[in-house]
Amino acid sequence: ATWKYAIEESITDVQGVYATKFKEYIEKNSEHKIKIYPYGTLGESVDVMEQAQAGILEFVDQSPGFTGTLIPEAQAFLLPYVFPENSKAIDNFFKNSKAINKMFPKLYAKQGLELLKMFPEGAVSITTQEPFTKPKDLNGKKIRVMTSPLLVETYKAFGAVPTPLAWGEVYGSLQTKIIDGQENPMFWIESAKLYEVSEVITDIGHNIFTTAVMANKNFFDSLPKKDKKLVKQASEHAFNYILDYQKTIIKKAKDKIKKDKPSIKFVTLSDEQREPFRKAAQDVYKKFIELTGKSGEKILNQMLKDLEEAAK
Ligand code: 6CS
Repeated sequence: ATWKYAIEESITDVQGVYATKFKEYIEKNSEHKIKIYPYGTLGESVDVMEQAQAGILEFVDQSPGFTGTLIPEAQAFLLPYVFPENSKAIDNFFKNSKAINKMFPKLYAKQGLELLKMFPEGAVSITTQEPFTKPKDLNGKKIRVMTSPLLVETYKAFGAVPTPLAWGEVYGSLQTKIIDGQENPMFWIESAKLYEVSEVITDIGHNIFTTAVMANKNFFDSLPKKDKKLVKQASEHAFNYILDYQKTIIKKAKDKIKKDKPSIKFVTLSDEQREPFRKAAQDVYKKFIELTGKSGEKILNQMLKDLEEAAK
C-alpha cells in the first residue's frame, strides 16, 4: 500500500529530511510505499492533523506549538528555559525520556494518534525589527507565535504582545508590518527567508523547537506485527540520522543569511541579560499547571527528571 505522510515544512527542511529517511527505510525493507506531502499541499498544520486523526493520512508531523490546542500537556516542550543549551544532553533527553516514550503516547492515543517520535529542530531565535535586551524593550511589540496558548503566555510574560498565527500568514504579516517579529529555529529563518523581512535575530536561549511524528492509531493498530516493527525501526533510523544532521545546519543557515543580507544583526543575550526573561518564565510554569492540571504537572515533573538524567 501507499502510506500518506504530511509534514509542516518543505522536503529539504528538518521534518522533510526526517520523513525522507523514514520513507527510504520503509521502501527498502518492505513492499510499502510512502508519499510525503510537504507544507502547503494539504493545508495548514491544523488541517493535516485533522486529516491524520480522520485516517485520511497515515502519518503526520505536527509540532507542540500547534498540538497544544489539542493536547495541552504537549505544551511542556514550549516552556521557556525548560531545556539546557548543551546539545548532548538534549540528544540524550530525546532518546531516553520516559515522559516522551511512556507518558506522552497515552495522551496522543486519546486523540486517535500513535506517537512515534519526538525530536528537536534546533534552538529557537527571535527575529525583530529593532534590537532588544530586556522585556521592557518588547513592550508593544507584536510577536507572532504558533497557535498553542502557552506561547501567548510566554510572550506576555516577556513583555511583548503575542500574536498567534498559522504559518501561512507569517511572511506577509512581517512584510506589511502587521507584526514586528516572530520566533523560530535558525534553519527555518533561513529557508523560509524570514530574514528578508527582519533586521535583528536574537538568541535568549529560551527554547529548543520540538516536533512530533505520529501515525493514525486505528491504522497503526491494524498493522500486522512485522509492519508495526518496520514502522518503529524506520522511526529509529530517521531519528538517529536527524540528530546528527542538525548539528551542521545552524552554522550553514547563519552564514547564508549573513551573505544574503549583510546588514542583519545577530545578538546573543548574556546570562545576566537573560535573567529577567528567566524570571518572567516562572509565571509561565504556573500558567502551564493552570492549563493542564494534575496530568500536566505529573508529565512535567517526569520531563524535568528525564532532563536531569540526560545532563549527567
Ligand atoms: O513557525 C512555524 O509555524 C513553523 N516552524 C517550523 C520550524 N516548522 C513548522 C512550523 O509550521
